[in-house]
Amino acid sequence: MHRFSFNLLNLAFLCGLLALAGPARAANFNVVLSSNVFVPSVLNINVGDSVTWTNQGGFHNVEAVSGLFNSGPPANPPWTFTFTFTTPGTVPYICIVHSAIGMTGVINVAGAPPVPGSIRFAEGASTVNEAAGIKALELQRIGGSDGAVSATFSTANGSATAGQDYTATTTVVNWGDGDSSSKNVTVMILEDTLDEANETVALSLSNPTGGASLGNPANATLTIIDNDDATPPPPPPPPPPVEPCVEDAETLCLLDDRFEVTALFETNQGQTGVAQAIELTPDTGYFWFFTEENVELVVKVRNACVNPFNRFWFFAGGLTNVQVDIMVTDTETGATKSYSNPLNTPFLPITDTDAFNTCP
Ligand SMILES: [Ca+2]
Ligand SMILES: [Ca+2]
Ligand SMILES: [Ca+2]
Ligand SMILES: [Ca+2]
Repeated sequence: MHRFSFNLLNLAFLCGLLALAGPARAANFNVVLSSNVFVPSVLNINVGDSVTWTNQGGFHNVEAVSGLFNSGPPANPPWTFTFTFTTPGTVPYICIVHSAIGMTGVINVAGAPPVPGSIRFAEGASTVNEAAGIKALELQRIGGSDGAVSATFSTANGSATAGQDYTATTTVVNWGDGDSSSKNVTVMILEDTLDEANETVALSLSNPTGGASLGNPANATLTIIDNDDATPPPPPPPPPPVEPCVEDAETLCLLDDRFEVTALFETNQGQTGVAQAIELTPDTGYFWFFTEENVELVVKVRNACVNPFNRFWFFAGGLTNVQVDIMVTDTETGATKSYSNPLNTPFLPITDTDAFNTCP
C-alpha cells in the first residue's frame, strides 16, 4: 500500500514537471454551424489545440479539403465533432452539402512558439591579476536556441577606475539561430605601479534581442588583484657633512688628523678659558690652561680596530682639580664624545675603550 502511494505521488510529480517544461497548454476552440456558415470561418490555433464544431441548424457535415478530418455524412442537429491538430499548416474545410454557396472555413495551425532562451554570465564573480593584461568572461545562452538573438555586455566602475585599472567596454554579443554555444567577451586590464586594494569592475548584460531574456546572473563582478608592494620608505638622510680637522693653537688633530680634540676649563674663582693644544706624537697631545710650561691635561686616541676590540679608544690624564670639559670628534663620521671632570675634583683618569664604534 505504501509503495503504491509512493508511485502515485511520483507520477503526479513527474506529470507536474512535464507540464511545467512543456509548451503552452493546448486549447480548445469552438466553431458553430448555423445558417449555412461556419462561425468563425477563420480560426488561428497552435499545434496541439483542438476545434469542436457544433451544428446548431441545418443539414451539414465538416470535412477537410485535404481529407485530414471528416465528421461523417451530413446530418441535422444536434451533433458535435472535435479534431485535434498535431501539425502546423493551413487546413481549409467545407460542408459537403453547402460549400458551393460559401459554407467553407479555414483553420490556421501555427507551429510551437520559438524558444529563444536567455543570456547570462557563466560566473557571477571572477578575478584577474593586474598584470594579466586581458580577462575573458564566458556568456551562456540557455533554455532555448530558436532564432538569432543578442545581448549587450558592458563594464562600469566598481572600486576600479576605467582608463586607469581597465578599459571600459560595451559589446553586442550575437548568437545565430540554433546556436547555444558559449561566447567569450574580454576586458582589458591595465597594469600600474600603485599599491592599491583589490578593485572591482561591475559587469552587466542588457538589451536582449530576438525574444531572448536575461538569465541569472545578468550582473557579475570582476576583481582585479593588485600586484604592487607598499612604496619603500625613503632612504635615510645622508650624514651631515663633516669638517676636516684643522690643527690650531686650541685644537689637536690626532690619528692622521682624523680625531679632533679640544678642551675648556673653569676655575673655582670663575676663570674660564679654552685649553691650548700641543701635539706630542701622531696620537697623543697635551693642553695647558694658564701658562705654557704648566701642563694640565694629556690625551690620546688609539686605533684598536682589530678583533676583539674594533673600537677607537680615548684616554686622558689630568694634573689639575679645575673643571675640564673635553670634546672629541671623529671627523670622518661626525661622531662625537664629550668628557667632564668636575670642579674641585682631582682629575679622574679617562680610559674609554668603547669611545668610537666607527672602525672602517
Ligand atoms: Ca585603482
Ligand atoms: Ca590598478
Ligand atoms: Ca602593478
Ligand atoms: Ca596596482
